[in-house]
Amino acid sequence: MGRTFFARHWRHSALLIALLLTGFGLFLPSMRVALGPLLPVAQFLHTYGGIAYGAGLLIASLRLFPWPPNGAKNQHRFAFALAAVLVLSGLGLLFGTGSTRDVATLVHAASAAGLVIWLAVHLWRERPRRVEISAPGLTRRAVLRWGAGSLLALPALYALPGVLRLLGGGIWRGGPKSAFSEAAGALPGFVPYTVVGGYPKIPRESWRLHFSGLPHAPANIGWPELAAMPQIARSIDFTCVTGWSVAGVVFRGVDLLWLLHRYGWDPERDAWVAFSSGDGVYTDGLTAAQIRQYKPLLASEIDGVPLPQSQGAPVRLVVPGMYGYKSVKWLTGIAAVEHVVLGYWEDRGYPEDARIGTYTGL
Ligand SMILES: Nc1nc2c(c(=O)[nH]1)N[C@H]1C(S)=C(S)[C@@H](COP(=O)(O)O)O[C@H]1N2
Ligand SMILES: [Mo]
Repeated sequence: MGRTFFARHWRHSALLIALLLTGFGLFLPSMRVALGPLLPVAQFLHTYGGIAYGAGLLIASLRLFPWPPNGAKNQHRFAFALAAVLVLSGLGLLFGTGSTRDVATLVHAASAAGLVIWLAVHLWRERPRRVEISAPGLTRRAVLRWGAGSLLALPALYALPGVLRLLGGGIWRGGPKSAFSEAAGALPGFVPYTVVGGYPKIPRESWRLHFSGLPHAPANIGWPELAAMPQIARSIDFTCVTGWSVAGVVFRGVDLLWLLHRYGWDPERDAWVAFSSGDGVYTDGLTAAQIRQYKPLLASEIDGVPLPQSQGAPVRLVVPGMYGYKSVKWLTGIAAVEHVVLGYWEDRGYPEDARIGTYTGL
């Protein structure tokens, strides 16, 4: 049975390398930008490949019972434990929000590093040997069997976020209203997120919108100046990447592109526009191409009424056709810049190209 170490390990190695590479692609902002339209593909492969492989490994590990296993199997315990932590933290990344995601990111990265170190040690210790008995649970047949099983499970896993969304409701207008949204004064169907644990209260009279990188813009303007600009209205389906959506919402405000042009924006030099929030934390950015394609608004009205405080009053960005996280609330800063700008959620794993429908990772 003397299969070489390589013959027994190449499938694991190939899968792990694929997971590592896609993982880096999702983790490092620079890689995410470089991946561009391939990002959702990497996201899909990493998420579902990782779940399938991790589940397969964990099932295979059952053959090591009763624990603690002895002899050569012993060191595999660590790998299986790390795989379990990776799968769990991965699920935390998939389904969690806010600080759950922060913790999950840390644990996921740490356990991935741990697994890589374990592998290096394992390779170092085992390489010269030819093993006479095939490893338990990792025979060719077992690998094929759980590989095929995982493949069959993929469509089900793929559908899971959609099913959860349906169960959670909210994909139709005015779907199950959460007491939370209403208490926060938001319109029905909306979930008024904030990352600062409260909603900034910015009266129109004291609101300022600050500019930088726009040659003809004043340092800042107030409500009367903005209100005097031409206003347009757009009806959109407002869609959050976590699964809820509100159909046919009318936002009214100033066309961002109009304002940028009026203030002398040079997209050849400053191909990125960064937005900041009066909450002092939330940010996002758009490329010149995205601004031309999606025609964002500096919105001050929603469905004919002034924006509620929890939904970004007095002025928020609205990017039709992109997920809600691009639509910075309590907008107080616009800066034209030369370099890449990643937003609050993009720094935490959401794709930089937020076109609705491109993100399958929930
Ligand atoms: N300043 C700020 N803007 C923000 C957010 C936030 O937490 N803070 N959340 C974003 C996300 S993820 C979504 S889905 C929408 C939610 O908009 P709503 O409050 O109108 O429901 O706002 C976006 N803009
Ligand atoms: Mo969102």
